This record gives sequence, structure tokens and C-alpha cells, in this order.
Amino acid sequence: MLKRLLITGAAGGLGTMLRPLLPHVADAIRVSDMAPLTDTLPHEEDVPCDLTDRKAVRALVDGCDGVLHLGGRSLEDTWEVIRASNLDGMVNLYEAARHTGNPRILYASSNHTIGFYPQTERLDGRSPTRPDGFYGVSKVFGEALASMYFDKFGVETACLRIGSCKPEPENHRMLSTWLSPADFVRLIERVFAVETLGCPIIYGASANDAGWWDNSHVAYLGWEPQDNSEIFRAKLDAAMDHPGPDDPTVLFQGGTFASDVIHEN
Ligand code: NAI
Ligand code: 15L
Repeated sequence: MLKRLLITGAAGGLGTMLRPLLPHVADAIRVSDMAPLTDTLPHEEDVPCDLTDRKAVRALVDGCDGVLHLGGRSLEDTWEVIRASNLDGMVNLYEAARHTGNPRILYASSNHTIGFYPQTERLDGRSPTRPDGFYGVSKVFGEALASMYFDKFGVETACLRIGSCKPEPENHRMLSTWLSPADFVRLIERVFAVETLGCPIIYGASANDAGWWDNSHVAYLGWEPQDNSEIFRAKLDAAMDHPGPDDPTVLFQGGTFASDVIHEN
């Protein structure tokens, strides 16, 4: 069991959804965001911090033996916005980690690292990246940074390429990419419990019949997703039309991120 888990991006969608499900993972939980946290739970310690502030990040990480790193720009944007939170912020986090005793990190990477692959292709741990925008490129950077800090300094990271972590799938594409919050919690438990983690790439999806990703290379984690998006298919079929054959949401694994315009200043 961890002594103190730091959760960055704690005020965001995933942080808000997961935090109530995580008190058992550590003796103490430190939550942080640059946005105000209005729903801090009794067992949580709130330490506001902008990840672009290197000195503040060092103090934030100090005393933590685990980090659930959710903080960052989570959608496509201008390069300047993406760079600040997802590149500078990552470097600050890993510099802090190596100077404060190598906490184990679960990094919220994204399926947009591989978003330009067609949905007909099955990917595994050896598939090269194929990012679908500045955001996807920034997540590839994060994975590369984690790999370098593991090889050079021994900082262990689970690079989780999250598909779509939502209470339920919101469209037909998400029948393939859905990660249930409960399966995410099961993975968090394994990442912080397994004796040796290393620095694996993990595809973050539930046991969906419609899934595209093969996680057999990380069987050693003992993570067994329990949920399957198929139970939502009839509800989705009734709620919306099937997209046509040329729609980016049926062509690319990253869906509309692949067809999005580049955000210029
Ligand atoms: P979100 O946008 O709701 O939350 C991200 C949080 O990070 C926000 O509260 C924001 O204030 C904070 N943040 C951004 N820049 C920061 C900075 N410089 N310093 C401190 N805090 C900063 O995103 P969501 O959905 O909660 O996602 C969390 C993480 O998981 C993100 O890194 C996202 O890229 C990743 N992810 C999420 C997926 C999903 O299905 N929700 C899918 C794939 C990846
Ligand atoms: C992501 O990386 C985004 O952060 C999230 O908001 C979802 O859109 C998700 O990917 C997705 O591809 O569904």
C-alpha cells in the first residue's frame, strides 16, 4: 500500500469521477490542480499547483511514493497551450520525481498517440505510434519522457493509453474505446501493488467485444478488466444513427481528432 498518493488534474472530469473510488489505495491522498477544487473529500489534502511552475511541482511531489498523473490539456488546442501543460508540465513532474525518491507514476496517456490507425487494424505493445494532432504528439512525448526517466533514473511509469473513460460510451466509436471507471480503478490498484512495474505501455480499455487493442504484453500486471461496452449497444442504437462509412468516427481509432483542423494562434 502506498504511503501518499498524489493525484494531479484532480479537479478535472476523471479526477472528479475517480477520487471517491480511491481512498483504499494509499494511507494519504494529496490532490492537486491549477483549477480550484471545490469538492475535496475528508481524507484528501489539497495542494493547488500549476504544473508549469517547476519549483512548486518539486514541493508538490515531495513526500509522495505514488502519482496518478491526470493533469494536462486533455483535448486538441494550440501548440502553445499543449506545450505548457503537457510538455513543460511533464518535464517538471519527472524532474521532481527523480529528486524526491522516484515515486511510481501512472501517466494518463491517450489513444490519440495511435489515433491515425484505421479501425480495422489491431494494435499491441509493439505498434509504432501514429498521433492524430498536437495533443496526440504531446502524449507521445510524455511516453518518451517516461521511458527516458526509467532508463536513466529508474522512475517506474505505467503509460496508460486511455481510450474513453466515461460512465458509459457516448457514441458507437466508444463501444471500442470505452474504459469503465471501475476497470480503471482495478488497474490503478495493480499498478501500485505489483512488485516490479517497469515502464510499460498499457491500452486503457475495458473487456469490450468491439475492442481493438491487445494487452497481452502486460499480463504480468494481473489486470483483468471486468466490464464490456456491449451492454450499452442497444441503447446507443436507439439514441443515434450509425455514422456513415466515410465518417472519421468509423475510419480512425482516434475518431474526429484525426480529422480536426490544426489549431493556429
Ligand atoms: P480534464 O480536462 O477534465 O482534466 C484535466 C485537468 O488538468 C483539469 O482540471 C485542468 O485544470 C488540469 N490541468 C491542465 N493543465 C494544468 C497545469 N498546467 N497545471 C495543473 N493542472 C492542469 O481531462 P480528463 O478527462 O479528466 O482527463 C484527465 C487526463 O487523462 C488528461 O491528461 C487526459 O489527456 C487523459 N485522458 C483522458 C481520457 C478520458 O476519456 N477522459 C482519454 C484519454 C486520455
Ligand atoms: C482523449 O484523449 C480525451 O481526453 C477525452 O476527452 C476523450 O475524447 C478521449 O480521448 C476519446 O478519444 O474518446
